[in-house]
Amino acid sequence: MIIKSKICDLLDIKYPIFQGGMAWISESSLASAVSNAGGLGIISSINASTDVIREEIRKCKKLTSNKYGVNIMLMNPAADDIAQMVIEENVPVVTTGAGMPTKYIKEWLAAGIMVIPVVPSSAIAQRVERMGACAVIAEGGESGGHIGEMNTMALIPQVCDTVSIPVIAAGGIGDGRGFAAALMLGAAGIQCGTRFLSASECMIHENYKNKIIAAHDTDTIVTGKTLGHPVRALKTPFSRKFAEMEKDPTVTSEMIMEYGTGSLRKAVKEGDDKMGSYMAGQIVGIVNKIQPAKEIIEEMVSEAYNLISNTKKYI
Ligand code: TUI
Repeated sequence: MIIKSKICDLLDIKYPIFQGGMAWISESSLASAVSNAGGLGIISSINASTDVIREEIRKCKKLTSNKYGVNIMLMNPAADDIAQMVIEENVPVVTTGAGMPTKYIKEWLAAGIMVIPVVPSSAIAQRVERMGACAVIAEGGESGGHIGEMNTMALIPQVCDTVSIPVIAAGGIGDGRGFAAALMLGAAGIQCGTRFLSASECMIHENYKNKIIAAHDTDTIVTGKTLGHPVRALKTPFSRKFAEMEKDPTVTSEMIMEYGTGSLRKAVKEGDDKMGSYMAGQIVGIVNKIQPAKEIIEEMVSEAYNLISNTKKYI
């Protein structure tokens, strides 16, 4: 069974499925497993020094001969260094998040890198298309981590109407039903983060995996709106306290930021029950077991294939 689209030809991948570049989480083990299974594995560049990320990229190249990508979070103070390093390492695909890639895109394109920014709106999609992006990842607010205002269901068709480049749908997609729905909305593929948190090759702390497997649909919360950086994560003592601090007029932004510093690392590396920020998307309730990335991808493809094959029953 195969599902393919124009993004498969453009990137030379088997299935139009990207694994999100999750801060502190997506490293060579997960990214190479996804790429070996026919998707696009993506390494996050936010969790360590530029040289450590360089090593992760080299490990990934050893573990797969398939295409992979690196995500650059543009609010990262080290973004300038990482932007240069991906050129030196001949990284084939760069995805960007949390800002505009204006400063770097010309140099990346000149180096032959395919640039695929994450966008939260059709206006931003249009701007990055003009700059030379080869596709966009339109991410709805159902996603985990740093999010925009729009939801996936409304965002995807409007971005598809605005740009001519392929649109990858992200946010709230975790199985073949979401995959098929995204294609119906006009997307050329999907990006999943939360679903891959339960992959055997995903090296997060055991507590993180257990919390993901136990969580239900309403178990996430968005904090950080008052700071201008909304973030979706599991409801935990940390995120509830964060939300309370945001409502308290005696608590300053500086105090809130200090409280949040290092919280994602504490979840991913230490499984800290009290002070960890367990970022996850609203689809977390369907993530119920640990399984290899290959099985996750094949399950999504066969489920979407069966659903799409049966659409005739509606007409
Ligand atoms: O970047 C993400 N998700 C992330 S980054 C991250 S790391 C982090 N750690 C601690 C606190 C906060 C963040 C965790 N999750 N997704 C991609 C994304 N990009 N979502 C929204 C956007 C975005 C927003 C505005 C992209 C472009 C944009 O442009 C506006 C402008 O004019 O700059």
